[in-house]
Amino acid sequence: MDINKEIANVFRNLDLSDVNDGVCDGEHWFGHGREIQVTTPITGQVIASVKTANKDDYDQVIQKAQAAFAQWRLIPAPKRGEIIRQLGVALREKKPALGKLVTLEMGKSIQEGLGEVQEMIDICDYACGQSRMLYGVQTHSERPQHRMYEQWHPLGVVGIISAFNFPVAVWSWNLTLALVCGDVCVWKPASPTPLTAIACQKIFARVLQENHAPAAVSTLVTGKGSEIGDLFNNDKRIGLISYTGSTRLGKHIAQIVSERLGKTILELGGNNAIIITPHADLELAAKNVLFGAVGTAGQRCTTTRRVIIAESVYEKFKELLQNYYTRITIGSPLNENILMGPLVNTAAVDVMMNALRDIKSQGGSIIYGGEKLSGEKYPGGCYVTPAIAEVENHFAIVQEETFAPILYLIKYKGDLGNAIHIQNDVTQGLSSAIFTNDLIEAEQYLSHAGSDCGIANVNLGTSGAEIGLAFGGEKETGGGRESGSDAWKAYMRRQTNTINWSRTTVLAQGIKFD
Ligand code: UN1
Repeated sequence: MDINKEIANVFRNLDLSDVNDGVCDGEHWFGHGREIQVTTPITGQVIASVKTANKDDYDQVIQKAQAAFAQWRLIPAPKRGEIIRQLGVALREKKPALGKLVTLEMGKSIQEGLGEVQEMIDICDYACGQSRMLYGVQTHSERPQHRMYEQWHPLGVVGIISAFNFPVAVWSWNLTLALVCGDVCVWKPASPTPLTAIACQKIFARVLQENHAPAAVSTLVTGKGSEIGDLFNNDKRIGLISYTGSTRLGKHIAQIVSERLGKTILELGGNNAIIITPHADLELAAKNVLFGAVGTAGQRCTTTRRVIIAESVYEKFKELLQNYYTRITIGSPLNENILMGPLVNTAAVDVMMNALRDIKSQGGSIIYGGEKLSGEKYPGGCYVTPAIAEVENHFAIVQEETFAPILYLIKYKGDLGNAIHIQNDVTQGLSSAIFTNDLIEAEQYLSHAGSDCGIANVNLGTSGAEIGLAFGGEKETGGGRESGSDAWKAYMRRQTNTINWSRTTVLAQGIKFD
């Protein structure tokens, strides 16, 4: 496969070039800040450059977004939903090219690149339906001839700060719901993945134009977090910041935004565990652990990082899993037979290698993988073998989220309560799962005395959630929710309305004031 040909085809299809403007105010493309280079981890070669935003560019975008909000909020919600439906149609047409661009830019397997675009399509369909269901409740007033109800109104300008690992899906989960709610969105993509963002912005701009909708309901500001990020966070004109990324940066953002009493949706680090009880189907469990730990080369926030295994099945499960690991194919993620591509960049490889050193120095042992790969088949320095380590849960390194394919095996003794205690004994609380065929164990795990995570599954892994219900986690994962269920409410402000149709004044709580 000639990667240069692939790049040329994808660029042609998605209207990208060697040098790209990285800022769009809806109508115009520009970028008067620094020019950054985009590297593909598949070969390590530079594939394009992008001109980023300076402060004036940023201001221009926000002004345009504010003006667009004044118009967009007056368009009926189901009409806004119809435009999002059309975005879904456009994404269906562009799915092969956009999926490939995701793979080129960040290195996940082509299956997963296409899956990510499918997740965008799914949320478009979902948000279109949601546009007719922005329900508020009503209740009966304690006063005669009064009526009370609740309405949901749009917030204004929403800032989306997305992560490299889901370079396009994170945007779509936020954008589609925010837009049907009547908000407008400004997108700051992650620095390693600006090309996918430029491509999506172009796809959506065409849909908006065909519908004669205000162009600046969707705008783009590319730039380093350190340069553009705090402009965003400090900006009173931004009603809500939705940030996906590390807990460290999430805390920084939360502090700044809460200082001005702005709103946030935070999707931060996970330290996701799977519990395997003596009543588990071990084959099923091993298959799911494999996808959870190695999918996206261990770079999902939902990646399985810890497996907590009952003592009685520990050795058997370990053997099964190691066997599965020997069958993992590693190489160019553009090749459909490959399960694992490269890490996003060489810095990520360094982080992984440091973590492996820490595991050993803290008393753990690496029982599989963890090598850097090189040679003709692995150009660019970003390929590794996934690692399995035997550890204890309290090790400092195990308590951290290392964004790499390192899987920790932890043994538990005694009853399920002990396993649940180990699982919950970390600061993060995103995703979790149990493998058991015992109904009582499953119910205990899902109960209020069970998993403390935002996602808890039975007999399936920690990653690969559908969009239909809310996505997000507790504790240091940030508490935010995106996608389905009532996640849309975060993009709106609530208003309680009471209407007096009695022609007299009646005070609540029986107060007389005559
Ligand atoms: C992320 O890694 O930031 O559940 C999100 C999953 C995907 C989303 C992951 N649907 O793995």
